[in-house]
Amino acid sequence: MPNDAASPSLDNALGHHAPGAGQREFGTGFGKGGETHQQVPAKGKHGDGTAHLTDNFGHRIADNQNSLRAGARGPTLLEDFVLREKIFHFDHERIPERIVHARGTGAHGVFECMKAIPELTTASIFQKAGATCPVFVRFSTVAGGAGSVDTPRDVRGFAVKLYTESGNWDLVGNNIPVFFIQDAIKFPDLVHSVKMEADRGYPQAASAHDTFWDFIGLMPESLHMIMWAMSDRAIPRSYRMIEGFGVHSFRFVNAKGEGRFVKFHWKPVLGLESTTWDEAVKIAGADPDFHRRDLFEAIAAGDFPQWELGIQVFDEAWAAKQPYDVLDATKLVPEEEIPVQVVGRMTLNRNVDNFFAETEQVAFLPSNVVPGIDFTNDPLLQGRLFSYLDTQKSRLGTTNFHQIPVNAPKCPFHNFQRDGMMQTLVPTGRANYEPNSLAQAGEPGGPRECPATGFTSFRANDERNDGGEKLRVRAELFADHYSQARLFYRSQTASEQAHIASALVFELSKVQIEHIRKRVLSRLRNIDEDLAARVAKGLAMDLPEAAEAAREPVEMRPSAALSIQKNAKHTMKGRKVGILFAEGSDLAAIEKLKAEITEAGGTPFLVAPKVGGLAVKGGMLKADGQLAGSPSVLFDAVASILMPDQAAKLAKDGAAIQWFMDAYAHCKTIAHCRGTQVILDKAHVERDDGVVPIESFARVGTKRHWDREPKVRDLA
Ligand code: HDE
Repeated sequence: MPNDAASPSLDNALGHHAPGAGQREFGTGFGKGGETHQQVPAKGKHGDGTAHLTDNFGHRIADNQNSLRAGARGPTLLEDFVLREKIFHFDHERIPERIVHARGTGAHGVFECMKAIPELTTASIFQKAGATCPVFVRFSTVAGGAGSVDTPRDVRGFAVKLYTESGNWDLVGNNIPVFFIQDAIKFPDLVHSVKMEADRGYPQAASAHDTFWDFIGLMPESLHMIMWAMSDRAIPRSYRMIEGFGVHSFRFVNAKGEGRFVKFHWKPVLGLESTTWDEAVKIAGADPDFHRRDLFEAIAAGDFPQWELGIQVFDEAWAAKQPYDVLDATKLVPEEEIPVQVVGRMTLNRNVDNFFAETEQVAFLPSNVVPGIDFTNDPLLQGRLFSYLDTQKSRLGTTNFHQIPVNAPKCPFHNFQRDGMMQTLVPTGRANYEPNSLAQAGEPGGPRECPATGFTSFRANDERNDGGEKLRVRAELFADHYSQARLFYRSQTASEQAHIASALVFELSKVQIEHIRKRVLSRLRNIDEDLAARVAKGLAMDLPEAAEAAREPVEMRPSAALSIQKNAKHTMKGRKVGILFAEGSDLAAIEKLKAEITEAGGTPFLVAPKVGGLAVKGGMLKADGQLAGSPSVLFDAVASILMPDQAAKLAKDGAAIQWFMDAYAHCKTIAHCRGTQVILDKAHVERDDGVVPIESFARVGTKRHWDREPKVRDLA
């Protein structure tokens, strides 16, 4: 028998008592229709209420500290089924990570229809204002592996699973409304080029390298997306502050069978907000889980993030008149042309109980649509309809991945599909085929099809299609690679344009093969001559000849909706403020500031040289974070309340100087007491609209002071 006494090092609280962590019962979360076989873990409890620790077959485990040995110093025995099962399971804990969007984080929530639109679609969720359904959302980066950081320059995935009463509707979108490529056949090439290079295995989670820009330079259709990816959209402040887009044109179908194109938009209630590049890089070191933590903490604190669901609806006649093809995923429909109407609201209100079971195992399928919503001929969407189902088999290992609770519909589901690896349902009866007449013999015959209410594909009314000939071609307007790249660039503020130019300089400066840089520059000239000149100057390169354009770009009316800064919400809601204090600081002043921030919807975070509790004027105060571990990049604005002697001491501490220097360089508000001045001088912080006395903090708030930027950074 294993003997505790033989292991003195275990004479502690580790002991025999199992962690007692809650375990959701298998089979919960399935719809009523899924005939589930309820496997319930052992019900037994210890006297103190903790569960009995058992193996996976329900055998109670007496000793979870020592493996079974032949004698105290003897070999371990093969018959130790407790050890073998535990190690066996552990050895297989990892599953293949997603080939793209490997790093992500998820949450549960609810979707509510705000405006019924039966004239547009028969989708059950849009039939009545006030109708709700549960949702699961997973946000992600694209290029990095599952263990990479949260803040690289990258597109963000915004995948929503709506568990509607007529089945799951997965809107698997991004935070950018267009994509790099037009045809699914190029996706493996795109992804290979951006991921770590094949021979050296780096860089991780970065597009700033030769192979990516080589591919981009050779694929001019990617340039519109490149404008977005080089903009501040690709370095968001928080998942709570990104937009989401379905990207493709989908189709709404109403009860009369009429179809219209629809584009989906998620608009964050907290407004759009981004970081600066320098900040994103520093956050990666200070908190690699910055976005994951931000979302988790906000939801845990009851500060539930919300998005409005907007739609742009247009018909074939309107689409035919546009200078771009609405089936081309590298093109957007400007909101000024077709306004976004809000029809719903999504609230994320519950963190996952288990990251692996839910966030890692969630499987999104763009092919999951509900009656009333249909696909279009967008060649990128068409490829996705195949890819996601296929990928789940290699990732989750079985065609029964739909039975995992997070993937299962919450409405009934019945069919004659049977068996397969890891089948967890226990279908009863003989009827596993259809048609059958078993009912006539008094046996259950199983489910039957629903001609009236089932999913019927829209009879494609695309008059512009070439009569169904088999062709490996793209439609004519797909050849316009530059008009919308130009539209995006020219819709930005001067500061945003400078960020795009600087991002291009940074990325291309990491490219070692010179002809690759030149080729990209030659393409930029077709977007905007000034942009190309700025980037060339930033690289100290001569401007090459402009590349030949497959189709002359057309001028489009700039769209204010494309700019983050033009739409910035000046609110403290959802924002975090770092407050620096030290020994002797005035507790009453700190409390007052905290209250102001909380009242405005923000979160105060106390930073001090030591965390355990410091004597301040008016009592003792514990910090939320230590100064060196809580750099100002983690906050939207900073404030400080310091006695002169402590400020003088901190003026010799690099962490304190950097705290203010970075906040200043990242154009954040700095609200400070008089004592802090000595540190500000050391950090070369000059007074401006955003560097204000502590009393003015509430007035100035957490907005960024972009007009400061030329003073602190040499932008391209
Ligand atoms: Fe994806 N994509 N994708 N994608 N994608 C995957 O599916 C793929 C595309 C997007 O949080 C994979 O389950 C192809 C566009 C998101 O689990 C894979 C093509 C858009 C997520 C896949 C595209 C997206 C994925 C990897 C070109 C924006 C994360 C694991 C035809 C509209 C979902 C998985 C999550 C994930 C394939 C293009 C968004 C391999 C072939 C365009 C948000 O199936």
